[in-house]
Amino acid sequence: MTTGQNYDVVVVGAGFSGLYMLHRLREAGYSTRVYELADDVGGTWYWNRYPGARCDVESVFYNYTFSVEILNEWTWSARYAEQPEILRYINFVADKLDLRRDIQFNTRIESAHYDEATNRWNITTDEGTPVSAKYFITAVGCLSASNVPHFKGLENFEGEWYHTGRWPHEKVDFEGKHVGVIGTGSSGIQSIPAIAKEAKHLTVFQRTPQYSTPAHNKPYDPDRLKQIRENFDEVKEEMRYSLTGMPGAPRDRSALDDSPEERQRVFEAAWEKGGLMNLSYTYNDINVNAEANETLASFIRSKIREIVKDPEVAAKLMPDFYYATKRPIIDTDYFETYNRDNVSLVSVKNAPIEEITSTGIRTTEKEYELDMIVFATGFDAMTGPLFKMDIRGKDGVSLQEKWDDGAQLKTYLGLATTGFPNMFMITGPESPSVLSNMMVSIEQHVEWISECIEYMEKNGAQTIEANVEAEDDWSSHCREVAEATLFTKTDSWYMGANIEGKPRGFQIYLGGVGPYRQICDDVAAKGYEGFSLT
Ligand code: N01
Repeated sequence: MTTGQNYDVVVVGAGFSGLYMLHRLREAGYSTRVYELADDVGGTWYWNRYPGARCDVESVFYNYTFSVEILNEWTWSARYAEQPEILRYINFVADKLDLRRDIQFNTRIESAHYDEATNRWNITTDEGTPVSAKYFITAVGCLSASNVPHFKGLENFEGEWYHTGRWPHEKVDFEGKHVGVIGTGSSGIQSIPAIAKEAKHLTVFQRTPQYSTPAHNKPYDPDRLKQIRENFDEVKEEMRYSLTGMPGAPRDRSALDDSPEERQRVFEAAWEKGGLMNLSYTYNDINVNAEANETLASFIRSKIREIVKDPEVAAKLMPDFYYATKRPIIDTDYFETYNRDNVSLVSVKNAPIEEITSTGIRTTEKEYELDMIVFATGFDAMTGPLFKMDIRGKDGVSLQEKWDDGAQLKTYLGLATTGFPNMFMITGPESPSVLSNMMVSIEQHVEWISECIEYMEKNGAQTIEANVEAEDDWSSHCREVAEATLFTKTDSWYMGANIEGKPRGFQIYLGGVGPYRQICDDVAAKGYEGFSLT
C-alpha cells in the first residue's frame, strides 16, 4: 500500500500528448500529475534540437485543434516550422493553460505496478516519493528512446559525439571541424545540409540510401493562413476522417492506368508542389502494388541522378526498397549537398563501420579522421519508450514479459492491453500514431481516454480492462492490414528491424485515421465493447 501522494491520474510525459491529457483531465475535475524527465515541456521537440530539425507535416495542420482561441492566437511563420518555433508554440500553450503547476519535471518514472487489492497503480520515481493513482496513462511518444548502436570503441573517441534525439541545448559548433554523420533517415537528411554549411568537412556514413523529395519550404502567405483559419471547422473534420490526419486523399486511380508520359507529368507536378503526401497521393496503389510503387521509385531515382553532379556519388544514393516502406522524407537541399566540395559520402552497406577509434571511424575498408560524430541512428520505436519503465499489471506480469519483448505485441486499439487495467497508452503500438499526423491522433486518443474515464466515474466503475478476444482480434486485424501492403516487405523501424535482437512485426495500425476513429467511437458507443468494466 502506498503512503505517498495519491492522484486520480498519473500521466508520463509532457509533450504534446501529456499536456493535452493534463488539460482535459484537470478541466474534468480529476487530480492529475504529470511526470517528465526533461526540465521543461516539449517531448520530441524538447529533445530533437539538431540543426535543421523541423516537422514534415505542414505547420497549420500540426497544432492543437481543440481550442479556437489557441488556434487564433498563434501564427506559424512557414510551411514547415523549425524545431525552436514548435517548441515556442508548446510553451505558449503550456503557459496559456497554466499547465506547469501540475507537472513534475526532472523526474523519471521507474516503475508502475498495478495493485489488484486496491485497483490502483503504485508508481515509483527516481526522486523517491511513492505515488498512487487510479489511472496510469503513458504519453511517452513513439520515438523517444534514442538508439546509439553498439559500436566497438565509442568510449575511446576523443572528439565530441551527439545523438540527434538528445541534442545539447547550447549551440554545437561545427566550424573548422571534420564531422561525421552516421545515418540517413529523417534526422540525418534534415541535419546533413545544415551541418555541411558550417563544417570544414562532412563525411556521411550511409547504410541505406533513402527516397527524399523536396519540402519546398517557404514563409506562409498571410492569405493562405487566413483562408485556413476561416475554414478551419471543415479542415479539421477532413483531417479527422482522412487516411493520414492531413487534408487530401490518394487520387482514385492506379499508377498503372496511366501512360508513362502521363505518369511523368503527374509525378512532376507533385514534385513541384513538394511536401510529404503529394507524391504518395498521386495514385491509390503506390503502397500496395509493387509495380505501381516502382513507377514512383524510379521517378525519384531519376531526380537524384539529375541533382547530384558526380555520377558515382549519385549511384551510391540510389534507394532500392519500395518507396514509403521506410518513412518518406522531405528535405531542403539534401541531394544538392553532395555537390559541395566539403562533403563526402561513404557507403557502409558493404563495408560496415567496424570500430570507433580515438580519432574517428574505421570501416572495414578505411579509417576516417573526425573531430565530431553525429549519430542520426534513430530510435527504439513504439515499444522502446514503454519498456524503459517497469510496468507491471495483474499477477505482477511486466509489459515486456507479456509482449515477450515485442514478439507477442498485443493491444486493444493501441490504447490498452489485457492484464493492465486502468492503463491507457496515447498513440501506443497498433494505433495509427507515427503513420499519421501525430496531432490528430494525439487529440483523438486524449479525447477518447477522457470520455472513457468520465464514463467509468459516472457509472461507478472501478476498473476497465481489454478482453483477451478483443485484443487478439485487434492485433490480428493490424497484422492483416499491414500484410496487404508493401510496408512489411522492407526492414524498417516500423518493423522493429533497426534494433538488434528486436522481434520483427509491424507495430502500427495502417487502416487509416478516419476508419480508426470510427472504430474507437463505435467501441465507446457500445458501452466500451471489448473491455470489461467492474
Ligand atoms: O532514424 P531512422 P531518424 N550503421 O531510424 C542508420 C521521425 N522523425 O531519427 O536504414 C550504419 O529513420 C539507418 O540505416 P538503415 C520520423 O518518423 C521525424 O532519422 O537502418 N547506419 C538509418 O539510415 C523518422 O522516420 C522528423 O540501414 C546505421 C539511420 O541510421 C523517425 O523519426 C524528423 C546503423 C536511422 O534512421 C526516425 O528518424 C526526424 C549502423 N549500425 C525524425 N544503425 C520530422 O520531420 C542505424 N543506422 C517530423
